Amino acid sequence: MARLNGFTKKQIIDVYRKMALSRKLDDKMLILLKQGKSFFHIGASGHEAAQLAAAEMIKPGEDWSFPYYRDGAYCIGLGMTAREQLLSFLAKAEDPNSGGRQMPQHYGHKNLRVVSQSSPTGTQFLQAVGCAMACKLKKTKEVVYVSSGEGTTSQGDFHEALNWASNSKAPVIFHIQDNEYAISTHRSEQTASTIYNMTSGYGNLSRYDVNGTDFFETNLAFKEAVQRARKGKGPSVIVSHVVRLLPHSSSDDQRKYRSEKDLAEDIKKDPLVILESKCIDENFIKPDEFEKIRTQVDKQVDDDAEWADGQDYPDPDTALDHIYSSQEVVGETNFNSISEKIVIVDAINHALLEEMEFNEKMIIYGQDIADPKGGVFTATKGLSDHFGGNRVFNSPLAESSIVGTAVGMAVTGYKPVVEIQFGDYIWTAMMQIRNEVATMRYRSNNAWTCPMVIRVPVGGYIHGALCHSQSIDGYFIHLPGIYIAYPSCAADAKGLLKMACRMDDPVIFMEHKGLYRQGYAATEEPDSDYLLPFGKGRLVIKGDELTIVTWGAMVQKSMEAMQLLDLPDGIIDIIDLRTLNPIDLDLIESSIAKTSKVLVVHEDNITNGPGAEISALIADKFFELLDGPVRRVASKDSPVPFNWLIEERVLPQAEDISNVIQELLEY
Ligand SMILES: Cc1ncc(C[n+]2csc(CCOP(=O)(O)OP(=O)(O)O)c2C)c(N)n1
Ligand SMILES: [Mg+2]
Repeated sequence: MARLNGFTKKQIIDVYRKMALSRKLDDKMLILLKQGKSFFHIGASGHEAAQLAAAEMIKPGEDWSFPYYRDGAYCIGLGMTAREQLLSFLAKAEDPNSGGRQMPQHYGHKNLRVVSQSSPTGTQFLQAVGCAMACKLKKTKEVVYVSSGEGTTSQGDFHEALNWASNSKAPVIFHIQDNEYAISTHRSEQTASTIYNMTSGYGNLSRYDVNGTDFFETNLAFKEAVQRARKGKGPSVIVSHVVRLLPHSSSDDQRKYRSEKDLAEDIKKDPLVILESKCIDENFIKPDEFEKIRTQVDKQVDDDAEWADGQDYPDPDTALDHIYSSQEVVGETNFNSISEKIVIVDAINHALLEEMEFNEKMIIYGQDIADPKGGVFTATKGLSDHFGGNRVFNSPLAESSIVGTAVGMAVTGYKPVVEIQFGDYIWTAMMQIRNEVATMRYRSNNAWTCPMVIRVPVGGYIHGALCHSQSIDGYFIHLPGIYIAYPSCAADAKGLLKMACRMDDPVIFMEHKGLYRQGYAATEEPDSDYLLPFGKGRLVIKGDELTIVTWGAMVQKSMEAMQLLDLPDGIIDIIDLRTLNPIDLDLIESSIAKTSKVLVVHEDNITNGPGAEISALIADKFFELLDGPVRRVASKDSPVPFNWLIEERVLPQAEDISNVIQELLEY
């Protein structure tokens, strides 16, 4: 059979049809936008050849894709239909990408293994690497596709991803579609040389620089890169030079920053015309055959748009669905003690060991967590020796990498339980946590989830100064989509961590560094069946006159405050919340119903701290039960200094608490 560059006529017509379909969808969506039927569009026009060259090599439903917003033609190439893209554009309920929750062109398709994409540029790279690591663990020949524009290669996540992918020989193909512009910023303002040159120096990384308007040339690069990845030889980066035939998005006008000449030059490089000309010049396909395809596609898209327009919008009553899983909450199991006393850090270690045995898909990693060190606080000691380096390993020194790769692992069904070495350094992972981890389920309308546990030592009182003392609960309590545990004793730590490892949603598991080895936080150790459900506080001490709502290291500080006042039992209820999302409001209510007075004590600083929210909830819901003002004791609004005399002034002390207890008791 006659072939052109190895492709049959039927194959090329198929590719051309998809290119034309993607192009027509761009045109049609811009018309619909003008008609007020949607509010945003970002097009693939000019990128079609490169994207279809890639899609040809990726097996839908088997390989994994993390495409970016301009990858409309790639998704068509994988098998996403025009109707599906139009449902997304028009924000309809049946849109498989997000059910109308995300802006258009945020692709996600469970059956095609297109993992739901959020909006930040560059977060997808690390997720793709984590996904590729999971493919390696499963010992499959699956490969992972991830893409972005050239501007996005300035993001740190891109370089972190290249670093980890090349070091672990992950089967991932990085496709950088270089259209020379990131909105209005030219590549020359972005990068000193070229993206191709910039990616040199990473071991095991194959690199390609291709004319992305030429389907055949780009496809050849993908063929090689994919073969290489399937053989376990490692990642590749393919930089395809393309043209952006539309403005950045429907909100942009590129005539404001690009010359007419520049725009005219791009039109000459239209990949559809290039493919047509090549086939016509080689007498392989006739002009009228292309013409016929375009006419068919035009009609199909017009019909599909009409159909999509007639579909239902999401029911407003579903707006709050799928922020969390609907997994049934298990009750607290029996407490069967297996030892007299265990400190928190050892309870955590045992919980991890037991859960690794319970779930073979659980994976542990983080900085310095492998043996012989076993973590800077020894929480993971013995685990890599016991379970091997495939399941327990050191990560590179990069927090965004830790959380980003965990997303990619989790979407494949693994359960990453990762450690951020200090809460003070979680901030470089914040984009991944806030815009990726916390929203995966919601933004994909429950199609994709990334349950994981992020263990993170927090808190002060250890002379750790500004960057080893931080409390981070105030930030995360604000974040829907993530559960938060913050135990104050060993038994709770074990029960909550084991529970977290079995939950369907992401959990931030806060561990107070100062409590790790404290005698007063040590308890009997519950056995391996012990699970503590989230959202159930613990009444530490019972009394009738004042409720203290607290958690973490402040539980003990509140007890000390009582001792300072020589208060007998029976005066104060101390509630240890144990989890900050959810908060046990029932327990708070039943206590205030008895005491009529409440004090919230926390270690995070006072302004906009967790106590602000808890106090507001109490004022809102239980005002009628109150017989005094809702008071708070917390850290001062200050960094935590190293010198212990000034450190003491900043962090809440027992005396600060006892002063307010007295005031409230006398109120
Ligand atoms: C983290 C982040 N910063 C900024 C933006 C806004 N933004 C969206 S796309 C874009 C330009 C991306 O350019 P490039 O990577 O070259 O891709 P192209 O759009 O040209 O295909 C910017 C600045 C964003 N979405 N995420
Ligand atoms: Mg660009």
